[in-house]
Amino acid sequence: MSTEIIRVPDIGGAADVDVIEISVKVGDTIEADQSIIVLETDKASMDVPAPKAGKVTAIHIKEGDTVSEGDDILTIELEAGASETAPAVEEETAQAAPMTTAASEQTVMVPDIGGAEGVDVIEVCVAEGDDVQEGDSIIVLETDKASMDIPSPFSGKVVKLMIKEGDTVSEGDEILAVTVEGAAAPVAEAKSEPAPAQSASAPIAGGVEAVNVPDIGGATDVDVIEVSVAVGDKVAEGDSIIVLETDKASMDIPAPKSGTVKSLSLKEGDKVSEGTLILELEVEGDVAAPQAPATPEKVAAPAAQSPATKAPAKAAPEVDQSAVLAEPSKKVHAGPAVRMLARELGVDLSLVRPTGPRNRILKEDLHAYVKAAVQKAASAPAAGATGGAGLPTVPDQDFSKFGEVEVVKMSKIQRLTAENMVRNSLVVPQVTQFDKADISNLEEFRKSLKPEMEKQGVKLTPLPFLIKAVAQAMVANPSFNVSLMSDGESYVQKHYVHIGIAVDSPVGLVVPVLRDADKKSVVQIAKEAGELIKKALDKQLKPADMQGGCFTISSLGAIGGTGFTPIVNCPEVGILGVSKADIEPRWNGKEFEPRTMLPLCLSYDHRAINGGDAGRFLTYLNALLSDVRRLTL
Ligand code: CAO
Repeated sequence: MSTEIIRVPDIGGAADVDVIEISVKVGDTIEADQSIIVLETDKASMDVPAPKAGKVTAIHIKEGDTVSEGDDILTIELEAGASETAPAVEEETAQAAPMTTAASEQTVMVPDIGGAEGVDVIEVCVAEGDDVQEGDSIIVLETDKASMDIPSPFSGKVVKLMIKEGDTVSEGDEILAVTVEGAAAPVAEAKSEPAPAQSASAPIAGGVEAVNVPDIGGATDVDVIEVSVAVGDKVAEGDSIIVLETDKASMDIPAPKSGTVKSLSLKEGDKVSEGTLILELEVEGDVAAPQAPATPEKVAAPAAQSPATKAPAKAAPEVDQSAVLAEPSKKVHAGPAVRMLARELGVDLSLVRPTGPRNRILKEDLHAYVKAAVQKAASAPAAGATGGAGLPTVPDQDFSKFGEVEVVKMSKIQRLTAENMVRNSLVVPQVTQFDKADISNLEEFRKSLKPEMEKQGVKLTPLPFLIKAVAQAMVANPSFNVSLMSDGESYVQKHYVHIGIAVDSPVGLVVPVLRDADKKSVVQIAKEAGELIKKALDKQLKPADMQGGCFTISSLGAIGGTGFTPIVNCPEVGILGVSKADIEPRWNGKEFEPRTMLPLCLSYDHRAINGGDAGRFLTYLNALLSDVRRLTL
């Protein structure tokens, strides 16, 4: 298997051309004709296709470099059986091939386009009569794999256009005739061609003309995606009156003349073909132009009739013919590869901020736009508890109609809690599992210790036992001690165990954090938890007291209830809801025994924890609480 260096082909004599994109990387297997780099001159951008299929083994240039014809681009390992002769690219030319037809006139033909045949002409960038500069883009072609600007091989005046948008072309097909600069006027036969018209129009009476759909490349039943004018509107010649969309492209249909819209025959969603009546136009300055033939066929303009054909030839085509724009009239500046990507992604290029030279939209701009849109969508729920971006709002009502009311301002903590709850319940796919722990022995032990602890100023409720048991369960089940990264690709595994305690304080729900609970005794935990709860009730908590939690315990045991579904306190991935313990009859194999049963409700982030892990965590926790001796292990 041998290698071959692919070099920059003939790029119309341009030197030091900017490499604006490297479309492949080392290790990629590429196909013949696949775009490998994108070059950009002052006037046009062009995709450089691979002349042969193979595997990329080295890339000799980088984005931002400048290159000229013959410079090395990359090395490929040729596929078995592929021709190993001199690089085909040397023979290729990305520039339109000139053919001399007369001393003053040149016919420009489709150059070597990598052997592709029947390639779609998606844009004609010049009109007859335009001045073009050497290197100006004259047409844009699009294959399945790439699109490319075809630049003019020389400067001059376009005297005849041989193709139109929607045509298909192959190497050697004639594109246009151009008189070279400083040469004589166009040849006679060019003058005999009818001047290109705008939309087909035919006089009706009293200066009113019917404006019909022009030649749209033979396409039929084409969707009208926008009607840009209304009855009574004044339009100038060239103004877009409707926008059509086929599978491959969208196109503005411009007014053939200036005038006032008398009637409209189309609406959005209609389907049209060449000759369909669009509207009636009261033409400015009396009657229809005498040269306008009565039949649409004779005056029908090629599909290339678009604002692009009216743009000065020196400018790159500015009107998007291929992307479906929200505002078809808004002009964007982008290369064909970017336009194709935008179509694939469904992005309206007019919304993308350009950062390229001369306000050109680069691929990175498109990527940045899509990334920002995705991030915006993902973060929308955090925008507010009521009516954040993307969230439906609950409309306010006049409750005073039903009885006496007052409007009370929420505290900052209440507002933040509301926002966090909305975010956490929307972002986290949560599951809650339930269990009951037999804490008869634990309660017996606790009650026996209580008076002694009280003497030390420590209140011994079930909570410190729960904190200790949860901390041990976290150590034994580390999948509960993680936080997910926002990139969706990684998580943080924590090697410390800090437990948050939900406290119902006078200012709202707060969650102070007890540190290193796995390393502390139940008594020590009881002391510290008591201090934190007191601080919370006295509104003395500092931000640092509420940071760094790995898992939260929300105990409503002193209040009541048999179970609830707590909401995960992000970025933690688990929360334990504890309800009121009660004495229940339990079958011991021989008889029913009265046992103190504690309801446990474990909610978890199903992105981080699967049901099996959660079941094991809860069973482990249950075992610790059911046999208090284990807490000392
Ligand atoms: N079952 C039965 N009795 C319980 C119990 C339970 N699960 N938990 C506590 N008790 C008892 C205590 O033992 C104590 O009784 P004794 O004095 O006779 O021993 C009594 O209830 C009062 O306890 P307490 O409320 O003073 O202390 P605590 O440790 O149980 O709770 C705290 C502290 C801060 C968790 C609690 O005051 C609190 O604020 N809970 C609300 C948390 C909350 O709002 N969660 C919802 C958040 S949204 O998910």
